[in-house]
Amino acid sequence: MSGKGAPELSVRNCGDLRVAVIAAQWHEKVMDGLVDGALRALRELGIDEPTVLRVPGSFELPVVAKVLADRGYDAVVALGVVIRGGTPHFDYVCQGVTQGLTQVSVDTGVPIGFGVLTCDTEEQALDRAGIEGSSEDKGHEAVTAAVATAATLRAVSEPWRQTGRHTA
Ligand code: DLZ
Repeated sequence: MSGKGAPELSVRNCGDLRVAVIAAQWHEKVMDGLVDGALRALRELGIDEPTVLRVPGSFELPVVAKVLADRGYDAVVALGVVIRGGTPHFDYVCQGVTQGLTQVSVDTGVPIGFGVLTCDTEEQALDRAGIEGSSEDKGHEAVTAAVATAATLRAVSEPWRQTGRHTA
């Protein structure tokens, strides 16, 4: 999938949103880049005290996302890196984490930023990790998408916070 066509998101009224970041631990260098990018994006949005939790691998992300969503977080950001090996295991882990996070998000109504890289090689992952020389910063992107969506959902459920035509 190409990163071309990504929108410039402008997110407002989000400094008080409760946001949690969950990060897997496989592929340390890539994960460090994703986590750094996510925390940088949160600081830029004025969200200074996010909850940050680590899980062993990407497969463990959905269950923790579900508990956090049930505990009242406004947005959850899931970060992981899965790199193809020589067996079908890659497909099962990718499918499990993708379907699991989607299900949690839709079932709970809590947006989940999808910062899980599914790559053929470590080079592809490093190129998306937001580190020096990378062409993309997927941790940063996942935070921005999740927080933008949470802000949109809040505007729908609490229209009195808005100015303009949503104000009844
Ligand atoms: C087992 C495994 C493998 C082979 N590869 C990865 C990977 O590239 N990225 C990742 O996040 N996790 C990997 N795992 C671990 C699984 O996600 C999971 O933690 C284990 O299967 C234990 O449930």
